[in-house]
Amino acid sequence: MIEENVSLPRIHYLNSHYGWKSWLFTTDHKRIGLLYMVSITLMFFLGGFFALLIRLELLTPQADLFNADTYNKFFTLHGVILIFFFLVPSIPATLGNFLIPLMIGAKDVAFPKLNLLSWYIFVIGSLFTLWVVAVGGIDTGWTFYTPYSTTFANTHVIAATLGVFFTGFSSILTGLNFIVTIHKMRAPGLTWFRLPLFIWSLYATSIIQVLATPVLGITMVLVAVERFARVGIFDPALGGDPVLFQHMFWFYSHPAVYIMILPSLGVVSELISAFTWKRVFGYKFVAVSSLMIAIFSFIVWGHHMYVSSMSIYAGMLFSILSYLVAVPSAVKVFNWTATLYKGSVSYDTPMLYALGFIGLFTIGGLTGLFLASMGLDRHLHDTYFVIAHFHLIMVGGAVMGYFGGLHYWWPKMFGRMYPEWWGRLSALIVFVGFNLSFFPQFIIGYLGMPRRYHVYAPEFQVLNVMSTAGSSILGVGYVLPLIYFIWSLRYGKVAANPWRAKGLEWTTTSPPPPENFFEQPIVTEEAYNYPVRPAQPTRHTGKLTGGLAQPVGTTGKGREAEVV
Ligand code: HEM
Ligand SMILES: [Cu+2]
Repeated sequence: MIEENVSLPRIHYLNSHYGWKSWLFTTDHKRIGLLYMVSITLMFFLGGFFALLIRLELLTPQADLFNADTYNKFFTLHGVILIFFFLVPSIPATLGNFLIPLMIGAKDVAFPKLNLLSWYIFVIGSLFTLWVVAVGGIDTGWTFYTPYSTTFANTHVIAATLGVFFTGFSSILTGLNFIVTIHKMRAPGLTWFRLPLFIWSLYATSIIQVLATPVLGITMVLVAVERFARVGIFDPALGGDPVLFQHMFWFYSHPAVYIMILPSLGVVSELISAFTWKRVFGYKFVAVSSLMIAIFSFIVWGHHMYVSSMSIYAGMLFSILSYLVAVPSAVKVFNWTATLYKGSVSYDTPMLYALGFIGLFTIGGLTGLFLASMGLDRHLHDTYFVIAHFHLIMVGGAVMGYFGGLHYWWPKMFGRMYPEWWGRLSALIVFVGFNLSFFPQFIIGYLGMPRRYHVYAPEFQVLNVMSTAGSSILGVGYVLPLIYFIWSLRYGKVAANPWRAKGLEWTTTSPPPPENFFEQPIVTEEAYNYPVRPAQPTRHTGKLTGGLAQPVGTTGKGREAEVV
């Protein structure tokens, strides 16, 4: 433990009001962040449970446990729950809600009541989906491809699409709230290029949420209407066009994959800076690259449809544009690496997650380039290669970023530390389990095993067994934090800023008071004004004493940190 002699503040946002009403009617962004955290954690483990069932069935080439229909339902529920009800809201709705006002020196978000409404809408959407789970499931795949979803599927498509439709509103309202908050409520002196990179990434994410989500909402309603009233939008038998659905779906869902990954990129920038005690190399490039990613994300959706009768010229255009997305992503990876170079890195749990993130995100992104090339995609489309690609980015990347952020800001949220040794152990288990789960899938996919099948050719068994073994390890890695986080709420060592990190959020008490700051912070320097080296490098051994964060801008020390 790093800090000594710290005590919890007498009044903070957790104990300022008591009783369930004070939570369900709260407009405090910090409490709403926690409400989201509880909800998405439930969804995370529910979706994870279906993953476990999928991997169990795939342990052997035959159908031992489930028939095809049941299997289809399991992978659909797995995808729908984890994409729409966990990954999309994960970082923005929990860490974003909790941290944006703290990091920009504001009392709350711009529209606190709208913020609470977003959570209720999210809960309603989740209830639709839970209802679908209870009454027998849905088997269309998380992509709801037509005409299967509109015409042939004999499952609860309408309820599931309505669930997604509802949660879409929650996403839009959160994005809107964040955009206005970041524009209007920054503390005096906090100019755009003094903002933490996490704020930049959430700003870019919010733009996607506001602009892309309506398209998904409309698409989901059209599927429901088509199914219910047979109007002939997507069903070719009625004069509709199923490829239209794919365009509309991916016009949201490609940008949406960046809703899932951009916030993590922001978290990782914060972590790299905090655990190397340096300003992120090329701050402005990293900041602007988030916006570039957001913009590019809108114009590459066609790379999901190379094999859906798209003209070769359209395909070429989408292919070139897809390659361009790699540029701003690579800017981030290069600049993080440059930040690490000659930094005095401390390998605490959040940093382990951040380093894992960089490796997996890079591999995930590079395999995206394979898929974006039209010739290779013809071979790899709808195989396990695609599954491996997006799990590397969305689980290896986005979820790792979320876990890294959760560990980093946990003492900020609750004023207590999780047990560091267990944290590192779980980060290690997650990393090993993850790679064992998904790396073999690149090979099976390349060899030709299609996705979404519950029986397969016997020659794929060895790699599938590896994958299933890996996912059980991964499961352990995810359950551990659940246990020790809950444990730490009561028994964790009291801590205010164990990392001696910079940033406005660390200048107030941990946990923060209901109004965030006792007086309006004024910013005179950019984020991350770390001195060149930590004063007491014994941080690695964890035996350091003292050392609270310097409030940003209250000292001239650390200007030299800009010379990176
Ligand atoms: C940065 C984060 C990224 C995320 C979160 C992501 C996520 C995904 C997801 C979820 C899918 C599968 C969709 C499905 O169920 O069919 C997918 C497929 C695909 N991704 Fe990515 N991806 C990312 C980066 C990239 C990059 C940089 C490229 C190209 C330069 C790329 C190219 C592709 C292509 C072409 C496919 C479709 C493959 C096929 O269906 O044959 N991705 N990605
Ligand atoms: Cu895409």
